Amino acid sequence: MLKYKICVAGAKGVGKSSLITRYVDDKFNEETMKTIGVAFKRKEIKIKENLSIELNIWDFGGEEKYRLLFPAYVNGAAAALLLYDTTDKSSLDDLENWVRIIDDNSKEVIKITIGTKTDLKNQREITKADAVKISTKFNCYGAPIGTSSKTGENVKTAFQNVVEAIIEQKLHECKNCGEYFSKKLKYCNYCGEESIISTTTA
Ligand SMILES: Nc1nc2c(ncn2[C@@H]2O[C@H](COP(=O)(O)OP(=O)(O)OP(=O)(O)O)[C@@H](O)[C@H]2O)c(=O)[nH]1
Ligand SMILES: [Mg+2]
Repeated sequence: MLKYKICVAGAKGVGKSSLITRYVDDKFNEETMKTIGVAFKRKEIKIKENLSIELNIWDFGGEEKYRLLFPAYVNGAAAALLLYDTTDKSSLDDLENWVRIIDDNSKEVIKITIGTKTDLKNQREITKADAVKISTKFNCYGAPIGTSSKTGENVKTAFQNVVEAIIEQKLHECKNCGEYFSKKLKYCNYCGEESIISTTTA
């Protein structure tokens, strides 16, 4: 089983813990406890017969005082989810601080922007165009996706996008045996065949 570390970042109250809880446990609470420090959940995803991935999802408390924990955890992460609350303009501006920490620590982390609370349509403060602009500026993977942990809208799609990005950027499909192996390896660790697509290695 291939295991990947995912870090979930964003300002306090944007809905980081709610998104993870909806995805992993399919539950939602109107009242949540703020995350103290760092929390952790695990999710296994079967992609196809010979490919399963385990996501180890690290959930950070959004309060300023916990940010000093982030650099240590983001090291070695496959992806960082950058969450903004679609009803709070300042949460999109705050992503810059998280991105700086990520980029200062690792060039290999795939960054993905995710909007939250799309069910609160009347309170919306961030347009799709605003989010796309930020996403492009920070060199994020794909287009930002709007989600609602309350209704469940797009939550699975958002994580499918994460898995797709990981497969595309981190893995090779061996032309000899069909297994997936890390792009960092020169040879398939299942059959030993030399990586044929090494010229496109990320
Ligand atoms: N209407 C609505 N409310 C949401 C949604 N997601 C989260 N919330 C609410 O927003 C509040 C904060 O959610 P959390 O998931 O605790 O936010 P967080 O980003 O983990 O917060 P910290 O741990 O303090 O950084 C809670 O009252 C949630 O019920 C959503 O999709 N829709
Ligand atoms: Mg939280």
